[in-house]
Amino acid sequence: MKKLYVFLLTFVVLACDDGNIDVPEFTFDGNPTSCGDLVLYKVNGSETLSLELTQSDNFLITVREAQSITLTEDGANTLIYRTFDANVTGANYFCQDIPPTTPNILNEWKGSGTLLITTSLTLDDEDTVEEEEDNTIDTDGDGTPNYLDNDDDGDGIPTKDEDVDGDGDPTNDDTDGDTIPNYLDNDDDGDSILTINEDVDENGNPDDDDTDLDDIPNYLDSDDAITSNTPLPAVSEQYKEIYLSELTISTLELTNANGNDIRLETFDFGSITEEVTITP
Ligand SMILES: [Ca+2]
Ligand SMILES: [Ca+2]
Ligand SMILES: [Ca+2]
Ligand SMILES: [Ca+2]
Repeated sequence: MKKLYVFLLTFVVLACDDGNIDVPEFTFDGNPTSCGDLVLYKVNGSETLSLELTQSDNFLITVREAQSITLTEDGANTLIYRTFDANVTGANYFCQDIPPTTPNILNEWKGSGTLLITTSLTLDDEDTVEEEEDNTIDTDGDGTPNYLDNDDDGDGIPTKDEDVDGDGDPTNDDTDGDTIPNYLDNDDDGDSILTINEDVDENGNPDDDDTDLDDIPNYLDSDDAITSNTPLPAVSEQYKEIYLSELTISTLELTNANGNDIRLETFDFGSITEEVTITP
């Protein structure tokens, strides 16, 4: 599919070539970089493609439905393709109020077409466990479903820290062998003392409690069955909203002062990901 796309692109550009050297390479793969929501750009060596929009700030994360924006050559929303006499450092060039004077612009095309943006939202509690958003299981019954809960079993140990073997997967750690993995087990070592009550020195850190000095903390050691008078504090809750916006331009036409044209039925501008941290 990609090969076909590149071939098609090359064909169209060459088809418009009137022999003038200002018909460019126009190869922009991958995703754009952004300065806020309103300036999105791609850099390929000495060529740049920038989308400059006049929507409201943060429109990519506040508008959930598909958006269609008309791009016009001299309008409020436009696509600008430039070639330069030297390589461009993207952030330096596009993310300043006053662009640097070098490198020099050799040629400029302005685009018209229709920009279609579709944005999807996913939520991630970053606890390293794959959890479906449509699964409303709430193991500890605290009102926060597991896919948003940083401590799924409510035992005072964050889910991501219940990965005892350190392989990056908390789902395969089951200290007491009761087939309930530690991150869903409120008594990890099966000694009948809840993990939340195994912080013997009551300093909020259960990892430094090792009564028999065998280098296994009490909450993972069934030999150390001493109940603390003060339960571990609740793990603070936090998750991320991740917005993935995919941008496609249809009936794209780019024209420069010499009348050189680049026309594409559709152009995949790539996607932008924005994250917002939510503290409930
Ligand atoms: Ca919960
Ligand atoms: Ca836990
Ligand atoms: Ca278990
Ligand atoms: Ca225990």
